[in-house]
Amino acid sequence: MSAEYQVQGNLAVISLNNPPVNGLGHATRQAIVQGISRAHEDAAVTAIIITGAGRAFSGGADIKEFNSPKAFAEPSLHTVISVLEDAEKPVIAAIHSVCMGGGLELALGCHYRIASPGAQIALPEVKLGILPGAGGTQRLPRAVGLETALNMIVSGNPVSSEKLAQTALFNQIAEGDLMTAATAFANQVAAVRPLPKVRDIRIDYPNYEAFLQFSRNTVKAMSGPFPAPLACVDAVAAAVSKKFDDGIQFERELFLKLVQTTESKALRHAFFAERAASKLPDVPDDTPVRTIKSVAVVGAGTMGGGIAMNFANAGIPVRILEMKQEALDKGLATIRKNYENTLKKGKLTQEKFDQRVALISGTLDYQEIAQADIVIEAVFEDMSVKQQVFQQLDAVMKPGAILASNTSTLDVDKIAAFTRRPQDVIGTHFFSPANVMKLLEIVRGKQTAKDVLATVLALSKKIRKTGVVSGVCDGFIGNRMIEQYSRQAGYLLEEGCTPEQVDKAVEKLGFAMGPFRMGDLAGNDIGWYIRKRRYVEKPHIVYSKTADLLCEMGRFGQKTGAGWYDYKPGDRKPYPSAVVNEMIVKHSADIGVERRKISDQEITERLIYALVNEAAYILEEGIANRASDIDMVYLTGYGFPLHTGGPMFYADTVGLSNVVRAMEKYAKGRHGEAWKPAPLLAKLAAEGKTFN
Ligand code: T1G
Repeated sequence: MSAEYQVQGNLAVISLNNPPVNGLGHATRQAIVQGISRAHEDAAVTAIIITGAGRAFSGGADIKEFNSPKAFAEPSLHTVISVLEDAEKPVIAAIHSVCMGGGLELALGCHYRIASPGAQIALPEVKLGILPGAGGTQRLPRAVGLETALNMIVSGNPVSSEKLAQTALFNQIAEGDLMTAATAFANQVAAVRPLPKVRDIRIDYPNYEAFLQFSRNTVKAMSGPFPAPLACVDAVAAAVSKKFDDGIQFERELFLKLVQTTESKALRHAFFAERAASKLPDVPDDTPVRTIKSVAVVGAGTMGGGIAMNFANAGIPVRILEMKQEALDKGLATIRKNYENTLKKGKLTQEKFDQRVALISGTLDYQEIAQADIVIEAVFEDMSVKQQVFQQLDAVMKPGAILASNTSTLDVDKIAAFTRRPQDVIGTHFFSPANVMKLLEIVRGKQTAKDVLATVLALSKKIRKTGVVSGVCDGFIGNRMIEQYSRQAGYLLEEGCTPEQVDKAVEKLGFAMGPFRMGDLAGNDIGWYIRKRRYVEKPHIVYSKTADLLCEMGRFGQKTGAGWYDYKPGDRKPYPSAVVNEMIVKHSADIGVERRKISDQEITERLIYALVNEAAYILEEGIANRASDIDMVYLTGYGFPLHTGGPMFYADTVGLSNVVRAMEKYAKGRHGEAWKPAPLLAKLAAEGKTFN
């Protein structure tokens, strides 16, 4: 599938046809060039229209071809664009829906452009860690002006076509049928010469150096570890300061450098990982889904309230069930407060505020949620409480309703067994704050029906979550791995580190928050409760006692004004705590461990490789479907640095044999049993292979 050529009267029409979004793969590029040649040879043809079949004009270069020889095989995108620009007959791009990246660069090479209103116009390459590599940084500033082009290229965000109607990018915004308008326009311009070329437009921007220097400073401050945004500014600067062909050459050099960077490979990996996560080997894409028109949530606490907001934000009515009026009122008031805060920040219109608040209601009566299409339980993390709730739900919910639990670690199969409809039971593990964090772990019970899975996956997209499917085990994917990470963090304290040294080491790598700051934020008592359960269930696993000693001091974290760190009233900034550090030093002495200086490298290796090793067990047990799913869990739910691509991609980048070698070194230290490589990791390392 590539592109269709047909002649309609005196017009040649080339329709890009490479589903799903007309990525400009090699076959498509060849078909375009052949189409132009045929149009040249056909004397009856006086003008050429290029358009896109299906859901897009074009989503850009075919990123599935990246890192393969096809990506740059002739005719390259550059060549195709030159063929269009140098065509002897007028070429008109008829643009609808999506015109992005190489697709927009291709349109910029045409002589004229007509768009339907609402078409999403973007050069999003920066989001893949690269920059427009087929003339976009040189032509777009000529078509829409320096500032608009710079904003579009550095942000990568789409602009709706009608907003660019007054620029040289579009000759017309076609309100009616696009092809009718394009045909009429093509006939109007068929004889017009010379053919207009975007490359010939002069950029007129007085004192552009000052503007670009200001832009560089701004972009440098916000681009973090990513080199692409700043390179975008340099490329756009060349559009003003260099001759066109020199600018093209400069852009090419920058593109070829960026496409090889780890940061870009990580972003491209994350792009595909996010889309792969919703694909289940045994649940076909066309599995019928159940209709979800209304939602119920059991529990109006922090999680229940946040979960309810997700559905209201997606325009779905949601009813929250509580046992006591006071708890219900408190929960509804908290939701309203959250929306008011967003309204005050100007991130929500009054109309949306009113709409969302109106979609959320409360009740104390199970009967009043019986007709909901899905009910999500978000009550206390205790199996006996879950049992009561699910027995009640089983008794009242209409047939076909989906019964979901927000449990973060408990056995979903056991929960399903409390009901007579285990096929309708599933885990929907939201991450706090539930209305903010993108990750949704979808826990598949042994009996969860395929259409229930497909429905919840589709629903996760509707509420703008990244749904990742997990099998049933203690902690599912994310929390099971974080347990090993936390164990190492505790051992590091006993062996010589302070909480702030451990946190700073991983935050330097780009983590949003180190383990101890994260504990203080989430509440150290949560981990304490889970460890107490694990001491009974898994007595062979040794934890550092420091976390328990901290909780015995009542230092649960920010919510108690003190945790691993001290906090000042009204100030969320963590201050190193002398009391805690003394406790740690005393504890090392009590257990006879001689404290030593520990490098940041050892800290980051032990924390991250502990995650990777547990992930390898999770993969070989089939709890996760693929390594990139685990990357998505950590990128969207645990603040793992995006520029590394996630723990599995990071391990691949380091080299699995190097990861195993480091683990062998740590296996000689304290609690060496924790460093036994998972068989899958050992195998891949020995074979020189990667997870992804
Ligand atoms: N190439 C190949 N496949 C693509 C693709 C692309 N450019 N864009 C999307 N897909 C696939 C995607 O993997 C998924 O596949 C399906 O299309 C639907 O995607 C030289 C070098 C276009 C706005 O960065 O932003 O041009 O999982 O679920 O929500 O300068 O996809 O179904 O098998 O996202 O309707 C620049 C990236 C490339 C655009 C559609 N272009 N894509 O959103 O559907 S680099 C981009 C998007 C470039 C030049 C450079 C979105 C979309 P599957 P989807 P959607």
